[in-house]
Amino acid sequence: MARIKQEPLIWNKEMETMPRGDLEKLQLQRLQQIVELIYNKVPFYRKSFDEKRVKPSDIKSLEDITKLPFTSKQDLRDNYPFGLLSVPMEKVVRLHASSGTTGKPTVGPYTSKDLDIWAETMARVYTAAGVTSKDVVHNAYGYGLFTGGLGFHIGAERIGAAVVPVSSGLTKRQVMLMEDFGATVLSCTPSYALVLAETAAEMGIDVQQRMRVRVGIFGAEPWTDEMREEVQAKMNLEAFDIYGLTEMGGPGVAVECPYHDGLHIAEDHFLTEVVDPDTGEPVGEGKVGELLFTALTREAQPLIRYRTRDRVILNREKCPCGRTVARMSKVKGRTDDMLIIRGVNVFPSSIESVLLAVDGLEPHYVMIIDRPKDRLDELEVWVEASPELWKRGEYWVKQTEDRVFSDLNQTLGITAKVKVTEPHSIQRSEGKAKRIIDRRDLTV
Ligand code: DLL
Repeated sequence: MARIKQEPLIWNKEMETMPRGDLEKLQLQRLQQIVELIYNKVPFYRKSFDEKRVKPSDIKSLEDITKLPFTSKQDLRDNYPFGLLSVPMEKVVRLHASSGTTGKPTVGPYTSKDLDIWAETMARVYTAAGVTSKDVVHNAYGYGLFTGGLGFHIGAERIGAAVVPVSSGLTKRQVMLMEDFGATVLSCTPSYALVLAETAAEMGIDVQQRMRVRVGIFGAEPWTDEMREEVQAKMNLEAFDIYGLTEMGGPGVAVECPYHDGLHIAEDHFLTEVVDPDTGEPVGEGKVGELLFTALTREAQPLIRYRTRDRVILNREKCPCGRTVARMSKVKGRTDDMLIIRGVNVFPSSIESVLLAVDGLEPHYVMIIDRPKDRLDELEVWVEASPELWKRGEYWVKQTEDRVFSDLNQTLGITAKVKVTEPHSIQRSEGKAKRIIDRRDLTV
């Protein structure tokens, strides 16, 4: 539920509340410029345009974008590290990269103009969450190659808030600093917010009494509305979802406003499409599909029709907050993280929703997927008991396991082995949580 106490704040009224017709005109103009630029400067794009027999001059309307080729993660890998740069290296002033689970990272290069736009989009993020120059931002996103730390940093500086560049780790010290410095805003992954809450409790600190934090800006990993409830209750704050990716310059692509009804996309910078992941054809408004972005203003590495693999629903209706830019739903999973358990398709986020609705469980869980020889995939879900449940003993723990088993079965139609584990038995994360352990050997 939105808790709107005052008129929602907007950083850049001109851009964020522009009539859609004007916004689309601006987008088309920027699209035409960027397409011309990459065709002339990036050999990879020239080749892929030529293969599709499309020229920059063919882009006469926004719909014409569907004539252009996609850009995929594989294209970034093939051109690693700097093959997609559209400026000489002397114009690049910063290089970020995403860690990636396997192989080479994804590179995010910036010119000084790119950094300026990043500060602008992050200023919009903070403002949408009601953060102003009066706030103290405890920034616990990792600083370094990851875009989280420095992205939140640059935006806090732009709005004139006091930023505490604490980065991740040393959690007890973080709790102390949050209290001592009177942090009013917490930025970190939702899973790390839970760790901070848990650590504060272990240190005997009553967050409500001793901390001033009122806003959380959480993202960089999937999290459900059930997880939002948990974090809000434990940290005594209002949680805002923020989305971004290294390929589009990091956090700041989209953020919630106080209505919490979708994430507002900075559409003057990121042209957005939602397509069927199998056919690549646009899906209608209100339908789930894969999110694609075209970077309309990035200088160093403007990617077009970049396939994020994130699944969302798009909504172009005006929001009661006044913004006219499109909203994306919370990320509903990735096209590549769908589990097929005995023939039933399921996304990890649906499992999270089921787990967090059961009393006596903590929001710490992992899913283990296995494929025993010549058999169908099996899913095991481990989830932590609350200290109260654990104290009540084995019988109640078993009852809870049975309850989760039947809820998973009835709500999602899957059969999973469920293990309710001792408090603190599941590894905590300081950044993006790793919740899926895949033991399948997919090569056999
Ligand atoms: O995670 C950028 C970021 C930093 C976003 C801080 C928000 C806050 P990457 O490491 O490149 O960049 O990972 C991008 O993370 O494609 C999504 O799958 C996932 N992701 C990011 N934000 C959200 C979110 C940063 N709010 C990938 N909800 C994206 C769900 C998210 N998934």
